[in-house]
Amino acid sequence: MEAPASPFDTLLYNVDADGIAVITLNRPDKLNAINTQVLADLQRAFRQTRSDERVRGVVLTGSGEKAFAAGADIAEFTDLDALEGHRFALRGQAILTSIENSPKPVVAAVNGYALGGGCELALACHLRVASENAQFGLPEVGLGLIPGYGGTQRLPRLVGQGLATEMILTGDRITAERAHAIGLVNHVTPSSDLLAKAQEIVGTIVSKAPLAVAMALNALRSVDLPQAQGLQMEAALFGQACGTEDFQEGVHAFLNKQKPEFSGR
Ligand code: DAK
Repeated sequence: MEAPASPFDTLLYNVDADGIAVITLNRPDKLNAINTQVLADLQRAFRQTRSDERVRGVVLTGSGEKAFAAGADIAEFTDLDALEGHRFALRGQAILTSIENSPKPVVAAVNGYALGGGCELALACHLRVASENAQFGLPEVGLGLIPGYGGTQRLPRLVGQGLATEMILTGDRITAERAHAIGLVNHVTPSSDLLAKAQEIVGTIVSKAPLAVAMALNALRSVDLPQAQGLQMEAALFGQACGTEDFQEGVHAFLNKQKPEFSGR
């Protein structure tokens, strides 16, 4: 039987039996380069993950064995001027920020090159798993550009200012092993195990209380606030968590030596 046609021009979108949506960038002949259509499809696909109650978590990956995404589509750069570039950056940033703000966990399964905009897309996900052949880099300065989809902001927050400065100013690529050593990726696996590892991590997260997961993501995002404000945010979210049915269920199940059955309320 033929697989159903994807509702997206440039993505594959499948939800498995455990409620994990696997979104696959699907331009393998262009190493999954991110063009305007890919950005629009990503926006629509992530909206769908929010509204679809079956979906509990997301894995984002690329098709083929060479690339997660080899960057923004350079073929679209020819007509960019200063005004258009600014507009483009704001739009792309908003889409990647909506991925980062997803209340459902998003894990990038990086199956090869993650360069430029592709690296920035992986940075917008909550966690990253890489195949052993993955390579990360922000080569924009070699094209007369700078990262425009959040790379100058998210990379230093993840790996520190010094390492991010080196990657952004040299444009040098780093291996998966190095990316793991500096905290850019959480795990490195053989290519054949990559998707399963990403699904396993999302599976573990979605076995927990969904509202608590969303609140924890929210609290973690507050790390950029001054600490006193971040602590206030944490306390407010902690209070909200205490008001959920899932909190009662979690405590009740523990005290009765049962497995909790979370309802997401
Ligand atoms: N864009 C368009 N096409 C690409 C591409 C890209 N980024 N990367 C690869 N391709 C295409 C190649 O042109 C080739 O197409 P055909 O010639 O077959 O039609 C096909 O994919 C296979 O690529 P190669 O033949 O080059 O494959 P190799 O294995 O030899 O080399 C490579 C793999 C990843 C080393 C090489 O393809 C490469 O260097 N690619 C470009 C990497 C790169 O510089 N990426 C762009 C970084 S700059 C913005 C916001 C963000 C950004 C820009 C603007 N605004 C807000 C305005 C982000 C910028 C970037 O991402």
